[in-house]
Amino acid sequence: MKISLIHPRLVYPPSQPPLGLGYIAAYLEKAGHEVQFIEAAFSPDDEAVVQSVKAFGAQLIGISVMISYFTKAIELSALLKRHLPDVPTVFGGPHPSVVPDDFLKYDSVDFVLVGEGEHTFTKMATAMERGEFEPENIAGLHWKAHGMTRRAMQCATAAAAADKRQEKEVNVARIVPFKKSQSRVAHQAQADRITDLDELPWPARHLMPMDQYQHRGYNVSFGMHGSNFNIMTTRGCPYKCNFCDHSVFGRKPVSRDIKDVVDEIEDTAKRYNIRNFDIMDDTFTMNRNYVLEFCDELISRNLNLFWCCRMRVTKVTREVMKKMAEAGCVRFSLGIESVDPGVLKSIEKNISTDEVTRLLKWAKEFNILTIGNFMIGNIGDTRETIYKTLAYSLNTKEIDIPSWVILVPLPGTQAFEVGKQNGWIRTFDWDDYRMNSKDLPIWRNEALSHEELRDIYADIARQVRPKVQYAMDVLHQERLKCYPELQKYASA
Ligand code: B12
Ligand code: SF4
Repeated sequence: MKISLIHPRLVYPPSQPPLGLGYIAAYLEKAGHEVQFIEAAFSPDDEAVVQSVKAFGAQLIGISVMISYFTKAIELSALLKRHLPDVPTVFGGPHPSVVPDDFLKYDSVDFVLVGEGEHTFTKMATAMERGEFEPENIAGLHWKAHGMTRRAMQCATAAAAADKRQEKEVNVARIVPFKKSQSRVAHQAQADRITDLDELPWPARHLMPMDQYQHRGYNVSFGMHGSNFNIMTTRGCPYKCNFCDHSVFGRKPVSRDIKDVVDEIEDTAKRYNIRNFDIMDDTFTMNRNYVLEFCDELISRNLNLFWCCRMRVTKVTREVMKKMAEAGCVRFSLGIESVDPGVLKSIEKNISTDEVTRLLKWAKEFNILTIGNFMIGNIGDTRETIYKTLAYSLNTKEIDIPSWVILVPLPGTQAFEVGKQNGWIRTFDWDDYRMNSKDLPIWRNEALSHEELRDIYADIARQVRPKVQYAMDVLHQERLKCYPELQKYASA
């Protein structure tokens, strides 16, 4: 079957391909399907995206969505539906996995598939191709009990069987919520988590415009020269931070075989001539032995690559920091959030500032650049706790870049539920759920109003700017000396 997988236009052009769609594409190909991948941000407009899908002759369309580009994704599917009314649309990814029914309100959304998509989406496509598709048989699938979806199912099956598609200009796809009488939805219980990640092929980078992601115009990757590619070693995080969305990978961590991960790194670096990679795991360092073995494997291959990761302080020792540095880790982002013990407790972060400070010192001992992630507006936060945390982020010299956000209450999280119950959430328009937005925050807490949080955030942004500027101007440049190909510029 011919399947188009689309990553909708983000607020800004991405510098890395979406790994989720890459994995699904690879799994579909392994099952014999023909896959097209489209990064909408690299098309001039959504009309061009539709033309590509048409030209490819897609029989099924998959769209991946994160919360803040909800409407962009719906708009794109509406346009697709207008031009290709018989091609079913399936939505998946972190946001549809939490609020599937919000998507099914729209005429242009036929199905929502929650959770990890490799097995379930492939099963769905294969069943459609064989004319055996029954939504009840696909775990995690949500669909409309009436209306477009019935038709979409019939069309998909018929189209796949006859391999014949007709283009009809039917105006069914305006962005109008489904009528109440039609809004019944049905769903199948969620699929089990994928427990054997080694059974998955590597993401289908060969379908992705890797060269277009390799630009430096859009962002500077702190401490790295040139492009980077993304990779995942582990899915799932066992911790319970009250603001974090676990809807796709859940709490039970599963890891890939280390040799296979490093094979993928080696192959990708050589194939695309990229020297840096970014580990996308929620918490790369949660299993100490795994990290040590991974680093040993990288060191043993002498690949001379540089990398960065996201981590939390728990379980990280000086030995781990040393080994990570030896293996080419040049930077990490660390979830610090607050230095107030009461706030840390209320968000269930379960870390202490002392251990954070100790870890940061080790990082500097081994010359790793650090990004400290802080969040304001947490439950329990007051002006005093926030400014105490700001002082820490400015005065701790081991934090190179203090990165601040106002809490965004993601649906499906505990913070969202508490906020909803207390009337602290200003809007449920998912497009507004963006970090670093200059708009009035969507969230407030028991002590600080939306306006107060906005003003405090603006003040923090002003105060941290010189430190961030220094990091980019001085530390970043210093780091680039590690790239021999830049040496010729050193004396200029
Ligand atoms: C990298 C990343 C980013 C990158 C994305 C780069 C890129 N090109 O991929 C950037 C920096 C742009 C980013 C931004 C944001 N991100 Co982000 N990000 C991540 C991170 C750390 C890794 C993503 C990843 O590669 N995952 C690995 C792949 C394999 O997983 P996946 O994408 O979820 O895909 C699987 C399933 O979702 C599903 N699936 C995915 N697509 C589809 C499509 C179909 C059709 C089907 C059937 C299934 C399906 O199958 C896939 C394979 O199993 C995740 C955390 C995480 N561990 O996932 C957060 C995460 C996805 N981000 C999150 C958030 C909130 C954001 C922001 C909205 C933050 C904000 N408020 O501003 C922004 C929005 C982007 C924008 N500009 O509008 C949340 C998502 C919450 C939500 N409900 O949407 C997450 C889960 C973090 C968290 N725990 O809270 N992010
Ligand atoms: S914030 Fe980090 S440590 Fe906490 S639950 Fe989310 S991924 Fe895990």
